Amino acid sequence: MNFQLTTKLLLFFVLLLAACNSPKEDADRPPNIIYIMADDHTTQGFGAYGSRLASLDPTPNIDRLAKEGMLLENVFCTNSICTPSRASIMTGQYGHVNGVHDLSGFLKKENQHLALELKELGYQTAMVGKWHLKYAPDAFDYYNVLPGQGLYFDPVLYNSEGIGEKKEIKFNEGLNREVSAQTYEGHSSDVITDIALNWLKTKRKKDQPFFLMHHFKAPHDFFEFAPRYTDYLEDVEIPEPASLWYNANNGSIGTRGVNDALTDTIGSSIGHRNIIRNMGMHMKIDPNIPDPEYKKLAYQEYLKRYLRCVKGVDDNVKRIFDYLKAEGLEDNTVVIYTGDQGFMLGEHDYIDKRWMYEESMRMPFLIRYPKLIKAGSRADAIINNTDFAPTMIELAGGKTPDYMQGSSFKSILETAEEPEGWQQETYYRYWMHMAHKHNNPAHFGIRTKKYKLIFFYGRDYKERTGKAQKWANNPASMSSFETPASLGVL
Ligand SMILES: [Ca+2]
Repeated sequence: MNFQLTTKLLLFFVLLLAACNSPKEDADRPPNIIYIMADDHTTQGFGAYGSRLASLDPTPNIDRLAKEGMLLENVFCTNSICTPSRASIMTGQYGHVNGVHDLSGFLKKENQHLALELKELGYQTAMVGKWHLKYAPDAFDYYNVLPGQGLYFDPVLYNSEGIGEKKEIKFNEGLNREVSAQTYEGHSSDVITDIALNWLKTKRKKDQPFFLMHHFKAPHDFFEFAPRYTDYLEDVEIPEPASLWYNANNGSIGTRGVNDALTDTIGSSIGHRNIIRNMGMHMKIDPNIPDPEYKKLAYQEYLKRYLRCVKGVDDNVKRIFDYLKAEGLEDNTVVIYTGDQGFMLGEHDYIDKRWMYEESMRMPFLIRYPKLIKAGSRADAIINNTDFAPTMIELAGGKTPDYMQGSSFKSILETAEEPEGWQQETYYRYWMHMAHKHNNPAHFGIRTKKYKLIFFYGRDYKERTGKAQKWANNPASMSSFETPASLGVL
């Protein structure tokens, strides 16, 4: 064998060896996607978002996504309440298009678009935890979900595998379905993560990329935390927001009434201000204690319970991270963490969500995917929850379907810059006029990076006949109230 031939053969074998060792399959394969969403986990309840509570270090594990990936500063929901936000995430559409305006909204299989699109792109799909869209998540290959809100302790979940007891459950007025349900012992955050990990370990097909939606119930009200967190923050004074006490510039005649005549009924409060619904009532603070003491006690108890739930979520997120690391999946998996909307933790003396005000409208959004996203990056582009599905679809190698209204922000993840023509505003609408004794008037509005305009139009969006749904004429909730705008005062 002459020297030239030997060299050529050697080169051939070197190249062959290199080809065998190259991670071609991994590199060519779209990434796995784990979409983790907590319920009502607001940006103030994170370390990474730098709020007044950051000094308490409430989310050391979740914050890793910001350190190793990107934190998005201006992500907003299009309607700050559970079911509509989830519907916008699944469909890439606003409520007036997908038909989910309020908590009675639903998505049938054919409208569970995100799961259908990712399946079409070759993904194995799974949905675990709080779903809250009435019809079963049948568009997923696997599901194991809470019926409706579900329970914090020893929750029942129903599954796609036909395992467990056959149960008929009422999901909506006139919608009873038989499901295969199992009861799981323990706190819902632990249970949901156990189920997700079990799916990853035993049901995941290694020859397909996977898409897992991992939805916690916590820290939704009423903030029932696992007993192991009872001592967490027990001796800590939780910092108060300044607007808990000084709220002069908040609201308008549409929310305060003429000469503040409505402030005792509009928007559930921390202390005694709202006489119909306030957090002191829920925290069982002695109503005979006057403000400011009552308000202080209610706030401290509220925040401690909320943050203990957050701690439980954060610890469980670490279990997912640990699994990805142990399996060598960290680099080829997109990990997203978000909450389904923001939440009022006493800012402007409000509790709950629903408002287009900042703390309620803003969603946390942290994402890690080292192949695309620079560690420690941030972006301030205006994004809303109709953009989530298009982005995940593009990350999976697809294109935004025409029927979706949102836009993919994949290029923003890559560069932290807005592409030319990127949206400069986001639209919002809260439809549930004066519902649930939180008594938030219905409103719509628009927000840019600099400005926000909100219109409180003062009426429900439909005639309600069912007793439970009849918010507009419910004397117990004072919701026969009409805003000044609807009466032509403005
Ligand atoms: Ca929610």
